[in-house]
Amino acid sequence: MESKLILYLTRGSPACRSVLQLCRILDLNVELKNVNFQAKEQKSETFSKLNPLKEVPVLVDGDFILSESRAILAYLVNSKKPNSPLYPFDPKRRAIIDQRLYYDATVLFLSHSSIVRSVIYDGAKDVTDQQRINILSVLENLNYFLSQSKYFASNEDITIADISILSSVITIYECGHDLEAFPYLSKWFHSLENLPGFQENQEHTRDFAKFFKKKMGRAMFEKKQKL
Ligand SMILES: N[C@@H](CCC(=O)N[C@@H](CS)C(=O)NCC(=O)O)C(=O)O
Repeated sequence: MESKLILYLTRGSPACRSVLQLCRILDLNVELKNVNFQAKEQKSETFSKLNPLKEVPVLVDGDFILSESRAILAYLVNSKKPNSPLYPFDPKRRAIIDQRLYYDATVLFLSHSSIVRSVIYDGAKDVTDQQRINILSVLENLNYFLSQSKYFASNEDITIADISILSSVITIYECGHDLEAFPYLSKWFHSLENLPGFQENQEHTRDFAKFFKKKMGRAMFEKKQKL
């Protein structure tokens, strides 16, 4: 018998929302356990046993415990729907997906999470020019990738690269940044609206954007950013 999946998450987190959305796409039976950041539950002894890095998301599949959202995305496809177009075995197709995922983990995610962290943890009341430049630069790069193929790693198939990147892009967008200047990115973003779990992802992001606005005193981005 298959063990029940448990996902520890906080719904404001893009890393958690991408895993949640993949669970919806794969139609997995998953129990969601909210980790309350207001109560600092991620730092508790109990949670630290699951992830000594004290971060969400964490997936529990029977006696197997895994953190890092992109590793979880890959594990879920490999174990629940092996060789799906979401993460195919073919080495070259997979390598392109991995390339996009590494870009996401090391550049894209940091471009907005650095703003979130400076506002929530350090009390910043503004986005610095460098932070704005970083966001514009990643949006340009994403737009470039999508000028080469319809989805991030394929012309035909949505892959886990799209699902991971979507959670970052939806965060930047719902926090007020226009996508108008990035036509390929904007088209790709709206083409995913009917994907299972999109609305849920969007609702949680909107809740996060409201929470963030309260903390910062205004939205992260004003429409039509000018440097
Ligand atoms: N690279 C990790 C990043 C996870 C991460 O940064 N999680 C944040 C929420 S978005 C977190 O748990 N932060 C702990 C804290 O702020 O105390 C992943 O993709 O899973």
